[in-house]
Amino acid sequence: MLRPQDTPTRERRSLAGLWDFRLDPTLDGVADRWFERPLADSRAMPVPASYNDILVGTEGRDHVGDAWYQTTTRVPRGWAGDRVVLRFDSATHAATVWVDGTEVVRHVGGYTPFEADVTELVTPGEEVRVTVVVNNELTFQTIPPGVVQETPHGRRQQYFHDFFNYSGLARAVWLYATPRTRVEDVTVTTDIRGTDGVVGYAVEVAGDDEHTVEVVLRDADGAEVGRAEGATGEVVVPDAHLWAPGDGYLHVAEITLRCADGALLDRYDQTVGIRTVEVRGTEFLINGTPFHFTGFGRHEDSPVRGKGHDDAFLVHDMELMRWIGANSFRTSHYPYAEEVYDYADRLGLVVIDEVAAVGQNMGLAGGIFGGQSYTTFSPETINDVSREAHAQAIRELIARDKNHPSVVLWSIANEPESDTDAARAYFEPLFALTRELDTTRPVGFVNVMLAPHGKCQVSELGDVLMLNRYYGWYTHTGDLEGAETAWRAELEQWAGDGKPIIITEYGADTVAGVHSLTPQPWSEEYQVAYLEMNHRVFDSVPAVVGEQVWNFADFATASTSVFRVDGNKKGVFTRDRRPKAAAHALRRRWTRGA
Ligand code: GCB
Repeated sequence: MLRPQDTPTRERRSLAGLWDFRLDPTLDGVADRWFERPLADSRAMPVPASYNDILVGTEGRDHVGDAWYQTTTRVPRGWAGDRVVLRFDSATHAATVWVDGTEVVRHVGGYTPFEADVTELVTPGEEVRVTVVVNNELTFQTIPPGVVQETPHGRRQQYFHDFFNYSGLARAVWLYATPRTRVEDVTVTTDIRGTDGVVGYAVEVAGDDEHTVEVVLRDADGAEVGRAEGATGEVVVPDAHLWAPGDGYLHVAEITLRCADGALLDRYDQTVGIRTVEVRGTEFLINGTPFHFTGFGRHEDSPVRGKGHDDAFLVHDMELMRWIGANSFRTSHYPYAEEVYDYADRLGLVVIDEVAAVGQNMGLAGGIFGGQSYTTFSPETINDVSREAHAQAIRELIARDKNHPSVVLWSIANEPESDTDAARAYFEPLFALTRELDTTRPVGFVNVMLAPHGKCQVSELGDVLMLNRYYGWYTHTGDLEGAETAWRAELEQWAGDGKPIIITEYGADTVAGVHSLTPQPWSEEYQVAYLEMNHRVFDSVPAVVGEQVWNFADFATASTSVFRVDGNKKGVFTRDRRPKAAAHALRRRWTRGA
């Protein structure tokens, strides 16, 4: 799905700002038709932001159910004759949208965009009222899963993942205009032949006008380096400046639709990073060169705004990534805002792009998170309907992110149950689907400690092995020597599989300011010693091609746990982005030789 943009034929209006807002825990609004009139008893709510921590008290923080948003906007006069579209970059986790009382779209899935053609409902120059109801309930049929429990004190949301269930409109909302005959989608693929860069493209056009398609490829200075005609084609760039880790060099494909008489119909500009990705033996190659991932599993998480996208945090976080010498991150555990990928493209940062399938593991949920235990995969829990939701989440992820050079690997789940026949049966078709949707990138999933080598039945379906391991934290706590022996033994077994191994999580909770002369878990010294132990293990196993620490920064988790103190403290930076001692230790390792 194309991002809205401003070009000679297209225009956007951001609907960011203060919307009218009202919580609806008893789900009355739809039946009472709140969408037909100005929202009564409303208060202000910023968009984009998660609503939970904006409000004071448990009412917003622990809200389960619907939340209503409403705004009015004036459709620009100049859009007469255009197609007008209303687009939400996300609504967590499900939404229904009305324009002046007419329902225009429903969407399920909290981290991918959706839109509605509202041309027939709006008049350029006039105001429209936009009403959205966002539901934040998680069930066994949603991605990620959860259970809503009825208690004497109201409904409570239980979930099986370790980050707070931030909800609402956390990303941009747009009203935008395109011509009626328009570029509907574009897919670019890139290759390298000798010193030539090869850009393949496929343009999908919608609308009734007869048209021709022209693609002009420009370099970063705007100079034309090649062109092609037709809806599909190839542009060869001699001596191409490639996109590479640390060198986010971007070309731009200017896609132009023209009528038979040559008049301009539509223009869409697609950035292109010319690069290749390949898994060969135990190597992960970018442009034919072995790549070693350094960096983090991250979260979209900051004080007050929750998962609300914020350009200040985006740029600051990436400055910290550069300072520390990180070359990559995983979008643990859901697709991030599109601004993040655009910026990673520009910086030459490498991204492992993950779908929001996290918490599909009742062994882990029961063992670590406590509470009632369930069977992970069963007709009553995660079933065929869930798998279709998972498949749809993968489709929407790839449709959105397929053209980002920064994205080099799809992660189709984090730490699901993977040591049972049921898990294998569940995942096989999802791997096949991902490969069918994108033939150019490797696919994997993130394996959990409970399914070690020899027990995991899903890992062999992936092109790479992604392992989350907490030797020295959840096992061998405080015993780094024992941890080192056990960890190396397990890792050597995985290395025997002949695939590249990325350690997608290793980390230790650390309260900034706690110090100790002995290896005390929770102290800054222990986090440093823990990371150094891990690095000794990684450096002794050549198949390890990546190390991503859990986590970039401390982050919010569910309010209902006895083993989290004000959130997860495995950050190398605090939640307000101050460095712990580990940040300096990582910087020394990751900037060696730079
Ligand atoms: C994991 C999960 C991550 C948790 C982390 C932890 O394995 O993938 O979501 O936050 O462990 O800190 O326990």
